[in-house]
This record gives sequence, C-alpha cells and structure tokens, in this order.
Amino acid sequence: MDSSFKIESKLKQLELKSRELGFDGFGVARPGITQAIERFEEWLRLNYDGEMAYMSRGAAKRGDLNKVLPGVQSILCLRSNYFPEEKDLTYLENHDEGDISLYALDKDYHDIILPRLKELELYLQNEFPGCQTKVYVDTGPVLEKPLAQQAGLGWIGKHTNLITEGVGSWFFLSEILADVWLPESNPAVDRCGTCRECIDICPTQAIVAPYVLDSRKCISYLNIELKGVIPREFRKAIGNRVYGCDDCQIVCPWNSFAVTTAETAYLDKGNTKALMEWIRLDDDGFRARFRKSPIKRIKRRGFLRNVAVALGNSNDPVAVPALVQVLNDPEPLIRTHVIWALGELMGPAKALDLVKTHLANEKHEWVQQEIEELGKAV
Ligand code: B12
Ligand code: SF4
Repeated sequence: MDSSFKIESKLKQLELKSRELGFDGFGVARPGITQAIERFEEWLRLNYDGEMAYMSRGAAKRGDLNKVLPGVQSILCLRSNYFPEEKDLTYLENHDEGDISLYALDKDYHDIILPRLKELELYLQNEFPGCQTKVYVDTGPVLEKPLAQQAGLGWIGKHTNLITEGVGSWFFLSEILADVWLPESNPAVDRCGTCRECIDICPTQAIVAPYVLDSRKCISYLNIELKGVIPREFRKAIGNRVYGCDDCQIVCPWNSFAVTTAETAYLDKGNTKALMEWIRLDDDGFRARFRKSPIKRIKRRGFLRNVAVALGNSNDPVAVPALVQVLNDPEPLIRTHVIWALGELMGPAKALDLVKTHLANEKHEWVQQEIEELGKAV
C-alpha cells in the first residue's frame, strides 16, 4: 500500500497534469453526498425536471455512485473556464440579433473536454495500476455540482450554478470516478449571503426559492431541453434568447471576477446572429453552421422554433415575409411558432387571414391549436 506521503505527491502530480491539459480547477470529493441526494429526490418529486426523463431514469445511479463504478472511493472534480467575453443585459435590446449563451458561442464543450479528461484518466491509471475509473462531462448520471462543492471547487449559488470565490461561475464541470483512495479536499463554503440579484432578474421566475430551480420555467430548459411546443405563457419572456439563458449569471456580483478563457474553442468567432438569416436556414445550412456547436443538439426544428419566437418578439414587421416563407415548413414545430410570431407582428386578425390561406388543410394538432388560439385573440 502507498504511504500517505506518496499519495499526496501523486495527487500533486495529477493536479499539475490537469493544469497542463487546460483544467483550471481541481479537487477530490468522496461519493457520499447524502443531503444533495435527498434534495435531488425532492426536486424530482416536485416534477422540477419537466420532460428531462434522463434525470429520473438515472436517479438510482445519481443517488449511489457505486452503481456507476463499483467500489468508487474518490471523485476527481475539474473546472474549465469558458468565459469568452463580457456580457451585459443590453443584448436584450438588440431585437434583430438572436442571443446565444456564452457557453455555446463556438465549439461543443463535450468534444473539447472529453479527450482531455481521458488523457488525465490514463495518467491516473498509470499512477495507480489496475484501478478502475469512469469519466464524465455533463451527460453522465452524476450530480456534478454537489460533488464539485465537496471537492472545494465552489459553492452552489442561489441560481443553482456553482460559483468559485474570485472566479465566478462561467465554467464547465467534469469528473473522474476512481476506485482508489485519494485525500479529499475541503468543501467550499456558501458566499451568496443576502444577495438575491439572480432570483430577482430571472425573466420567468424560475428560481422558485433560493437554491431551487423549477426547470419547467427556466429559459435554458424551454429553448434547449424541451423538444415540443414552448408554452405560450413563456414566449414573450424568452425575448431574443435562441439558445440558453445567461441572465442569472450576468447579474451575479461574483462574475465581475471572470477572466477570459485561454481556450480559443469557446471564443465568439464573429458568426452572424441575424435572426433573419437564421430563419432561412435549411437542413444543410443548419448542419454546416452548427455541426461543431452544442446547438446541433436541438436540430434545425428546435432552432427555428426558437428563432421564430425571437422574431415574434422583435416588434419588427420586416420579419413578416421571412416568416411567411417557413409557414409551410414540413416541421409542425416550426409552423406552430411561426404562426405565433406572425400574430405578434401583424396582429391576430391579419395573421389569421394569412395563416388560413397558407394552411387551409392543416392536420397537425399543435398547429391547429395555435390557429385556434389566434382565432380567440381576434
Ligand atoms: C439538468 C441540467 C440543467 C437543467 C436544470 C438545471 C438545474 N439547476 O439542475 C436546465 C436545462 C434548466 C439547465 C440549465 C443550465 N445549465 Co445545466 N445541467 C443540468 C445537469 C445535466 C444536471 C443538473 C442536476 O443534477 N440537477 C438536479 C437539481 C436537483 O440540482 P440543482 O438545481 O442544482 O439543486 C441542487 C442545489 O440547488 C441544492 N439545493 C436545493 N435546495 C437547497 C436549499 C439550500 C438551502 C441549499 C444551500 C441548497 C439547496 O441541492 C440540489 C442537489 O444538489 C448538469 C450536469 C450534471 N450531470 O450535473 C448541467 C449543468 C448543471 N449545467 C450547466 C450549465 C452551464 C447550465 C446553464 C448555465 C446553461 C445556459 N447558459 O443556458 C443553465 C443554468 C440555469 C440555472 N440557473 O441553473 C453546468 C453548470 C456549471 C456551473 N458553473 O455550475 C453543468 C454542471 C454542466 C457542466 N458539466 O458544466 N441545466
Ligand atoms: S438561466 Fe435565465 S431563465 Fe433560467 S434561472 Fe437563470 S435567469 Fe432564469
């Protein structure tokens, strides 16, 4: 068995290796996070996961990491800064541009982080021959935030993102589970204090209590995770956000410490954000533009659904002809939101006339319902 001195020195080497690979935060947690698991189960009971079935499907594993990696003793938690540029709430006034969350401006972080994580895993396996490991970034059945808090990487803020003192919250989390014992770090302490900026700014009141998020109301859920129709009650509040939402983090005072990432894969490469161009994207155009971006996940139909909502919120009638062009789109999800957008821009009576001429034989229930709603507003 290794002496504790040897283990400490191996841990130091691992941390150095992680820095070399571009990780900017490193710590070790034990698998037992009882209180977080209880809170997670309560969150599921309240249906705050909405339609993210993978959250309840993976609940048993999330609640017991032994089911993920038998004999797991240590979780190596890692932080990766993605902060590309300063952002304030004035983006909301830019009605002809769609807003993409800072984490998704360029390359997909899963593709950037996973190979590095695997390299670090290999390094760990060489240091501890025969050890069993698993690596995850975002998509694994792992409660990443409470583990990272235990590993001293930061505390879960009232907006429910992890915040690091002197760093902020613009980073990704990832981890290596291992069946070897590594000395654990000191957990981070909550420094939110009396601040409630994130709760008050949230456009949809999704932070229903400090530290509690009802995903069903969060714009990041509505425009990324939700596959179907965005409930009408949230469409105005979504504004021009077409992928995710950053507001609760923009107003967080701890993010005044954020420094630009050294990782060029996350920087804004100056691609167009013009809603009028995006609404015209066909399948090939969408694939070509977003092939390497996390946005590919929501496919053209999800993206154009969001673009239609943003155009509906633009107050700019110039968008009407472009929207009419996709009124007959084969995807009912797109047709539905285009009808809503036309109602917002033209008024319900004119929009209804137009829609009736274009979609006289409409059969899909989502679209029929949207036309009905327009009729009710006349
Ligand atoms: C599901 C999910 C979502 C859902 C739900 C978010 C959520 N709060 O859970 C949606 C789609 C809304 C979402 C949105 C976003 N996400 Co997300 N998401 C996840 C995912 C896959 C699981 C999170 C989870 O387990 N939720 C379960 C619930 C129960 O957790 P929770 O809300 O944090 O609740 C905990 C605490 O708040 C606490 N708690 C509850 N009550 C109380 C009471 C008190 C008094 C206290 C102290 C604590 C406390 O206990 C709970 C359990 O630990 C993780 C990746 C992963 N595998 O972990 C990424 C992850 C959390 N997401 C991430 C990101 C970047 C985002 C967005 C910022 C993206 C964007 N810009 O649009 C937004 C942020 C929205 C927000 N305000 O949280 C990052 C966060 C990085 C960070 N700094 O924390 C993660 C870690 C992905 C990654 N690998 O980097 N996400
Ligand atoms: S991401 Fe946006 S909608 Fe979601 S909790 Fe934060 S401010 Fe609210």
